[in-house]
Amino acid sequence: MSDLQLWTAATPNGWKVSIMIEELREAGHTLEGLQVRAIDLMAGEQFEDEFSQRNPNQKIPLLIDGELNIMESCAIVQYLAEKYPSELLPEQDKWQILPWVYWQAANVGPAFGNKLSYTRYMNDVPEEQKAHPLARFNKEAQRLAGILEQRLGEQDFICGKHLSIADIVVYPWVRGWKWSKVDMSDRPNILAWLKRLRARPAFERGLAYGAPEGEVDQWSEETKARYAKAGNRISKT
Ligand SMILES: N[C@@H](CCC(=O)N[C@@H](CS)C(=O)NCC(=O)O)C(=O)O
Repeated sequence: MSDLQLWTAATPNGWKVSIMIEELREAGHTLEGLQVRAIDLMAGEQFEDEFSQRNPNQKIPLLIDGELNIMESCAIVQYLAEKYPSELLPEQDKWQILPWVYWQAANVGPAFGNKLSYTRYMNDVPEEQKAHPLARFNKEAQRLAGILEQRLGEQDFICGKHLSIADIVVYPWVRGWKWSKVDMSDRPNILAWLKRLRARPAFERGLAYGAPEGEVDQWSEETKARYAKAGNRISKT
């Protein structure tokens, strides 16, 4: 029986961990007893005292394992990979895989996340003020996509022939390319990789955490409006 709690929400950084949990289950780790708590970002639950004490960065996801509070989605995914060994982070390949996890945390997340904020959420910033950051973050996101496209032309997954935690942490930001308007339509290797991952049962289940019924792949107009409203509010804090 595990003593784990995941505090999360249906966002790219949250999905990294929910997909990881479901892939570990596919690998035979049941994580029985794991409790998942949905954090309402719109209501500001990430700023409440208990959340802030456990995660001073005041953002989801947060993993609690007994006395341990772990913030940062990539650190959580690595922690789970080390606690529950599997092919997702084999010891002998650790230093092939971890640099790509850091690559996501330091590059993909910030570039795609900022592009998304200026594209969808900062709707009260004048267009002329948005033009420069939009161009800058789009260029950087495209540069990163170029690296990924080339790599996935040589192999099916980011670190070789098998799924690893590198794929799990990069996928949630790249899958949202239509929402963030980082155009991937001429990147066949990335599109094939997105399809390959989306077909895995663990990705199906992981993406469903917190998603409205039937909206795992396509949000309704109501959900889009809700995300836009929450994103707008968060982008001001
Ligand atoms: N680098 C952090 C980023 C976490 C993050 O930005 N979480 C967002 C949701 S995807 C959040 O909680 N936002 C709420 C806020 O900023 O108030 C991680 O990877 O865990």
